[in-house]
Amino acid sequence: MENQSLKHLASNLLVALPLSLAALSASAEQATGLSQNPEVQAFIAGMHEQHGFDIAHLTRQFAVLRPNATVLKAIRPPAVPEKQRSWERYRERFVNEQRLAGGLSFWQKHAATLQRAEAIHGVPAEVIVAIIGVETIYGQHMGSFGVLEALASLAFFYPPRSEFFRGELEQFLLLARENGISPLSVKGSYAGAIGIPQFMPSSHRRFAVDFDGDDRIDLRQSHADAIGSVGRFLQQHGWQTGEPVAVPAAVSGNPAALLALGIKPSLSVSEFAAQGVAAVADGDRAAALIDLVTPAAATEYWLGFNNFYVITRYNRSSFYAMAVFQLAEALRQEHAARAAGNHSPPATRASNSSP
Ligand SMILES: [Ca+2]
Repeated sequence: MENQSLKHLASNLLVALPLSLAALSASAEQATGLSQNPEVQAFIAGMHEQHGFDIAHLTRQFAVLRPNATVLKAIRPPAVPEKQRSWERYRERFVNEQRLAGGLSFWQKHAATLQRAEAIHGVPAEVIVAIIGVETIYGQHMGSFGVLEALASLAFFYPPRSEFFRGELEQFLLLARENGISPLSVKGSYAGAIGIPQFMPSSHRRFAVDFDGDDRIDLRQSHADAIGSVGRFLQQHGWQTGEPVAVPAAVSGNPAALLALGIKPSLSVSEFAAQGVAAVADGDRAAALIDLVTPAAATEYWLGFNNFYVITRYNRSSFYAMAVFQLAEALRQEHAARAAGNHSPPATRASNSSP
């Protein structure tokens, strides 16, 4: 009897204990930072065991962090479903005069570096310029969130993607240690993307290169390192030099089943043709059907090839890859036109400048 009531008391305590601990840690986070959170403590212990980080040192760094409400709001999927997003609005945001003009001067300023990246990594200058333009307007907007706090917020307070962001948090701490920088000093996007090309920490460690020869990789300050790293990222993800990116397509009938195949090329252009998708391209080339939807307008269809898919490895969205491709095309044409203009005979320039 006594035993039983003791057991009962014990089980009540066991139920009550986690609740009070949770309440305690929630208020403790506000008062003393994330280092009080049991999951953070377990993460820190793991960083010690796996990578030899000092527990007291990491605990002090997490102690100054709080769950960032802006980050946690920004990560949530948009209220508007994917299919109601507007390609037209998206394109206006990224393929515009500002990014074209900025890209042309970026290209001019870094012409030799871009040429070197093209020679080494096989990726055209205009594609590298376009990615940096879409990501940060050529380094102007690299994000103002503390990367450690952003990643910790997502790792421990956003359950749907906690595994992914715990991985990125681990990679970020390793990256900071390798580069001898304080993790608290790095700013980036709400999702923890860093620098001129907005690399996530795992991509930074795997794909970034020193491209200006100062023996360190600095994607925040060095445009050359950013250029070389974007080239290497695309190369490592399978960029095929000289191959096309995408072509417009005309669709007859309902393309739902073809769209359901996804954005990784899985049918040949001829196979698409047999199923009502017409495009001007090599019949043997593998492609994926891409739909660009704008509400209250006709959907735009394209066939995206391997290189289109490779761009989606940078950001897994057809809108993103198409914006990069179209900005790159506009940059390439304008760059060529200017180069042709510069090569016009001196007599023309003289006559232009004469009164
Ligand atoms: Ca460097």
